[in-house]
Amino acid sequence: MSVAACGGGGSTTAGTSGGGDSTITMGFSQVGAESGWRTANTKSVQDAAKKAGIELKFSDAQQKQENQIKAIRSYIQQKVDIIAFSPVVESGWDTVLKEAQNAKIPVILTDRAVDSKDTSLYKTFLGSDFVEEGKKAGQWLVEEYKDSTDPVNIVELQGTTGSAPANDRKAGFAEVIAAESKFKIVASQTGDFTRAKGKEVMEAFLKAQPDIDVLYAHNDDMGLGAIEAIEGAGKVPGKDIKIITVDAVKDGMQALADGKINYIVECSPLLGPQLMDLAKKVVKGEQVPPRVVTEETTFTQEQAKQVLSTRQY
Ligand code: GYE
Repeated sequence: MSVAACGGGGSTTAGTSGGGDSTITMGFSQVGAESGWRTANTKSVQDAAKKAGIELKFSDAQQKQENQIKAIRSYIQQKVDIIAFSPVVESGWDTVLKEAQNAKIPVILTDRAVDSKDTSLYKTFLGSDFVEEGKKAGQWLVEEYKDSTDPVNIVELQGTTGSAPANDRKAGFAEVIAAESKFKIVASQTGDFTRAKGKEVMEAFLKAQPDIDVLYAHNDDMGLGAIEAIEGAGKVPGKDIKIITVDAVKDGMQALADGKINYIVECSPLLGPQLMDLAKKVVKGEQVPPRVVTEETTFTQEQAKQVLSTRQY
């Protein structure tokens, strides 16, 4: 059956899937549909699977870890060739990952990390460096206020509690702004990466905090919800309250070009093609790097105006 032992060499394949790439079945457990980023990510994964001839079994966990664990267990039962998933939170995965390992089904983490000590439980982790993203957000702020000695009051909308991007974007930002005592995070709460929650929590911040200078939102969607809250309170987003977000999805970029957001740190959701390449290699028994970091940039208001029309997502 096997299509020549081209390249790679010397690998001991599991034997069942040597008949070419079209036979690969991937079970993919997605976080949910909480944001524009997630929608673009789902589409990227589905399109790339089709293009790569990989049969995709897809499930949406609605931001619940228990649903992801159920989906992974069902993929193990169905004896898929490979499991990929984007873990909603970082902890609590060891048991189910061990089950996959015992069933000899390789696992790839995409987008978000787990905190398992045993890194043999997954083959590779493909996704962004969220600490770096948080640092970039902080660096813009430091630069923006470099000539001011007045206190700068910051409110923070965190992503889903316990998720890698929430933990890391918070940590990277905090590390950079800690260098100057004028920066104060006066309130920080989760908005669960959604627009509705971002709006709700920002409304509460505006009621409780008389003097907010800056909003740092861990994604565009929460920032966009917060803009509605700020406008509802009679303030001008981007001017009365400066806004930094992460992702750079189209709606976020539009708000940036319109002057309502001041700066966006990009986080690319287009992980599908790389994921399928890695999956093929892993199923063939080839070596893959343990960590594949997504390349990304940052956008000012001027830069957003220039690239908006060609933005894919
Ligand atoms: O930034 C946010 C989404 O895990 C990188 O999840 C992803 C984050 C993204 O809901 O919009």
